[in-house]
Amino acid sequence: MENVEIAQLLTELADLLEIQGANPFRVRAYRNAARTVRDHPGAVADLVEAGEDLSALPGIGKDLAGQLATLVRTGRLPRLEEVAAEVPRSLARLVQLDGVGPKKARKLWTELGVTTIDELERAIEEDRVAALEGFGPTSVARIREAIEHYRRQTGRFRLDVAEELIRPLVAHLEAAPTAERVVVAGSYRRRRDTVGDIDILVVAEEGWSDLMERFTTFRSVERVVSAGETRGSVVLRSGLEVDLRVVPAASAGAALQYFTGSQAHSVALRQIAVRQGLSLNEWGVYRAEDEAHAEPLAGATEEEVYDALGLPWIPPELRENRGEIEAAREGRLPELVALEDLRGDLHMHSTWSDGKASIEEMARACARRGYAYMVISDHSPALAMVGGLTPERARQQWAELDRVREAVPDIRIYRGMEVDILRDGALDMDDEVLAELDVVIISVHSLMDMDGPTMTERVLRAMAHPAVDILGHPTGRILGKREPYALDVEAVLQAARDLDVAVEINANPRRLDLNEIHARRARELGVKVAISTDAHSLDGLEHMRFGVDQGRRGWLQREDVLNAMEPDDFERWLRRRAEGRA
Ligand code: DGT
Ligand code: CA
Ligand code: CA
Ligand code: ZN
Repeated sequence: MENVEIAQLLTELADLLEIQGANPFRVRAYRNAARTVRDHPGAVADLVEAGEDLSALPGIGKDLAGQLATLVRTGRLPRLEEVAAEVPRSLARLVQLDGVGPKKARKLWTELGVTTIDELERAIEEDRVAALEGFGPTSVARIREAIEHYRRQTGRFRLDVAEELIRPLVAHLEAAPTAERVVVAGSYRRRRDTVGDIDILVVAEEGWSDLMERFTTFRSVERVVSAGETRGSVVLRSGLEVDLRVVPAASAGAALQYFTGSQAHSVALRQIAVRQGLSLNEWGVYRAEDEAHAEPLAGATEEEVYDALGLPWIPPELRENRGEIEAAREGRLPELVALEDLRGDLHMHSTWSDGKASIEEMARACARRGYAYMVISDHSPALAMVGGLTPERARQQWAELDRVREAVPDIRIYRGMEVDILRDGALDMDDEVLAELDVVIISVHSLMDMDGPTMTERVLRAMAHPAVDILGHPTGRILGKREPYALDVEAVLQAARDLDVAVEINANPRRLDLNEIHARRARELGVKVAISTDAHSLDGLEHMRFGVDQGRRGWLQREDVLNAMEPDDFERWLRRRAEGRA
């Protein structure tokens, strides 16, 4: 069992207990345990198998340790089964909809008998939900949108979740004696924000049936869909589907190209092949007249496949048939930004608001990552429930920043704040404080269901404030959970250009906001893009690579990215308005 799977079950149990109205401390205990297991660096299952005492882990007592051991050994969590006998398990799925917490789920269940998303949809159509106390039209509209979003996303997995789920399988295949190379292709290799399924390619000259068996009998496989000589397909317990292809080295490049896709990109490539009297398939590039039996002209590497078609190699992130083939042909492929290009992280929280680590801990972690600079950007007071900073506390924080600057001298630490954009577009902080901040990020965190024109107005007005540097998570989407706000992104990006405000790619794999299409448009308009983690913990800082992946999908080059600037250039950028006025 993988850590993510265990964590999912514990979270489900916590949700069901909460819906049942169980003791909040018990609920919290399961939630904490879920987090501990999810964040544990090694497989918790291995600890159990090694006979180690799990109660040594943070937040896991004797009782929970026993339950986890049972879960790992038997695949069953008796406590979950007990609760599920009283509270339908499908209610745990309801809770994952934006706008439906455990309390609302309980109400829907006990008062309307709603236990599934279908039933909830029907109850909304029949106006039974709006009639419930504590729901109201706004909240019903939000739930309806969440259901639509769920329907669209169904079956897709977030990239980071997919990574966690397949890492052990990939390692298992790599350990096979005849496997020369194991590559994950498909949308995963193209670094899409979500993946429909996983496509694994194994390069091997022999032992194919052993490889196939190794694949279909892997411990987290729930069901084998098919298993032929060179192709197999399974469903993991998590519900994630995995396709496997085994290919010989001579065809590895062609197969990798084919299974990386996208289909639209590959179709366009095949048309190019045909025009040159060639044919392209998953085994190689051939002269059109002698396909089947002939030796391919190319096939062992992707480079030689593209080369045979008269093209330079195209990075997987660009392979969506959105102009990359034309750009390749004309020698104007972008030189994509890379993780190593980033010199700082511009958005993170500390214990001063809802972060889990102190400023000093965050600073040390950023310095360890090799950053030259960083911005501490805790929330403003509108987010009262997370301890948003009042002007007074902001000033206290600056004193703390001075202290940390001395303690951690090898990184430049800037005063920042993630300032809420209020209902009317005003900023949730005094102008005097704003003027003393080095970096002002503005974000929408409330009233997210405004209509498009009103929301756009609101954001445009906020951006026009002269203290503003970066628009944070501009569309507010949460993958699998919340649709973007109704927002005219084009108008926002044009305003960003006119006002010299940067826009964020929030690197948190739940958000990845802006998406790649909007990031690309920002680049076209000459708007700087900040790729920032919005970390709320030390681990959160690790998300940077997901943001970079999306930036690459958006054709961003180093010079498009605000935090790829050298420290002095970045400081000059921060002073851009002052200098303009001088
Ligand atoms: P996903 O799984 O929905 O996130 O997206 P992909 O791109 O991974 O799509 P998938 O898993 O159906 O197929 C993986 C790759 O295999 C795809 O990117 C291109 C290739 N492929 C699959 N089916 C076809 C097909 O019918 N024609 C062509 N040309 N290529 C295909
Ligand atoms: Ca796929
Ligand atoms: Ca597939
Ligand atoms: Zn935020």
